[in-house]
Amino acid sequence: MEIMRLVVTGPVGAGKSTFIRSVSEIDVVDTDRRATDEASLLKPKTTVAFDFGRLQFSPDMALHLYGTPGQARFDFMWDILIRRAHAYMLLVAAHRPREFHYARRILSFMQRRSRAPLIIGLTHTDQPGTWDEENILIALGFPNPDRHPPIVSVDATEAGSVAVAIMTLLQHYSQVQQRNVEQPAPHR
Ligand SMILES: Nc1nc2c(ncn2[C@@H]2O[C@H](COP(=O)(O)OP(=O)(O)OP(=O)(O)O)[C@@H](O)[C@H]2O)c(=O)[nH]1
Ligand SMILES: [Mg+2]
Repeated sequence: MEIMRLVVTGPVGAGKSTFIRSVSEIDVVDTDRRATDEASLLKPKTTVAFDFGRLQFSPDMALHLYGTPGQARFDFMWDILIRRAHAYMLLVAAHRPREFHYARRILSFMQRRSRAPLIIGLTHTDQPGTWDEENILIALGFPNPDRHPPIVSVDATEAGSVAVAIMTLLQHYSQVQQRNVEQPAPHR
């Protein structure tokens, strides 16, 4: 059985734990605890270690889904999780522009530790004050419209929407794999 480890990361309240709960076929292992700091302004509980869910993708492939904490004080978990990821998704709440800078910091943390393919998932696009994709990409450090990771809108509360986002991530992963076979990286 092939196992693919997919990591879902992003700021507090982006919807990482909800995303995994929406599609996991097992009871999600979660480490959500009562929030006592600024996270409590957004919601009562926050992830302090990781979420773990599982999805049988095909008879011979299982997806292991890991959600990171959103808070940087748990960044030792970001490190542990990203190093073993086959691919990952940065979730960003599209209606909270004050968090885009922080999302960019998470991304650069991940990119310093992993070359795994990534996509961006925009949550909360049903909320007022949502920014459009182009401006969010600029805020995340991708000013060139022809050079950025794939970006999808996803409602983390909807299993169907989450499944589409996971398919997009898997497709991107296999395209990158294919490219690497055709153009192997030069030896250093
Ligand atoms: N309206 C709306 N709500 C959403 C959407 N996606 C997620 N949510 C809600 O946003 C909240 C996200 O909470 P969590 O899933 O705990 O967020 P998290 O990213 O795991 O947060 P931390 O673990 O604290 O970093 C939940 O109340 C979800 O129901 C969306 O697309 N639209
Ligand atoms: Mg969480």
